[in-house]
Amino acid sequence: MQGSTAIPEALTEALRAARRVCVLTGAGVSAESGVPTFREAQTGLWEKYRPESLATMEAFLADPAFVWKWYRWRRELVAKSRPNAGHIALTELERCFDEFTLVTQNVDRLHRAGGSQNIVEFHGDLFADICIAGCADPAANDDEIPYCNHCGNLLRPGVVWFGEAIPQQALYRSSEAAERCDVMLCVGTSSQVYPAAGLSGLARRSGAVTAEINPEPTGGPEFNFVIAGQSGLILPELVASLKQSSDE
Ligand code: BV8
Repeated sequence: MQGSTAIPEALTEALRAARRVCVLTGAGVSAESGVPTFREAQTGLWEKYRPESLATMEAFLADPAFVWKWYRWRRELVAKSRPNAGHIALTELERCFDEFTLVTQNVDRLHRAGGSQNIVEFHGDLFADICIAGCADPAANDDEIPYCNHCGNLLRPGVVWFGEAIPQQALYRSSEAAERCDVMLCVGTSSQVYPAAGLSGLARRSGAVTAEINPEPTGGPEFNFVIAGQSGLILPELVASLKQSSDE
């Protein structure tokens, strides 16, 4: 019986033969959960701001109250959302391989909520409050401008801002997974933000089979397969075609 129409047979075969799989996700994977993508997210008060101009230490230090207002607006937006079929399919996919690493650029915790285990939160965690002086586990608070209860410095959202280095552990785990994997899937990302966007090329150069899943393919040259479609539809089909071929 022929596999799914959307999934190339050769990709299913590559996954069947794979021991190690790496998946990179972006904001598109959360779109079907009602979380607007990073570059579409700005509505209302935030409409006139590019996220890149708000998600920086400079913007934060210039007006901490304003940047906190943006992050609290995003937290409220995300808090109402639930994992979608794409998140759930990635959790099922993880169980099919000896080694599976899910590298996400998303800060919305939806992969955790969807049951994924081996997650690298490459750009941090929207819901974490961290002290800008690095104090361990400061008490969170809802003051307009929250300060650290240990040292009195500002608290900031636990995300990686533009111009900031990716946390060492996250960068190491992700690069290692991209270099070692047999197949890499790049799902729901415009592949515009580095160094995350460089992981698929690293995987390809290291000998992996690479595939992009996106309703608007990015045209990146590093992909062996390009599947134009929504992750909430394609990922469950991919899991079904993998399970079907292993049942045959
Ligand atoms: C750094 C947290 C250096 C904050 C974010 C080359 C090399 C290295 C760096 C750079 C470089 N060139 C430029 C840079 C600088 C910069 C950068 O990349 N800028 C871009 C704008 C050009 N990079 C950095 O600053 C990084 N740091 O390099 O530091 C350094 C080194 C040592 C010491 C000091 C410094 C840090 C970048 C991290 C920024 N933080 N997030 C927050 O959230 O507030 S990035 C942000 O963009 C989000 O995490 C987001 O996830 C990410 C990427 O966006 P996408 O996820 O792709 O979302 P987008 O909206 O763009 O696209 C959505 C896609 O989904 C679309 O393609 C759409 O078609 C698709 N889609 C829609 N619906 C669906 C769908 N797909 C599937 N299914 C659907 N239903």
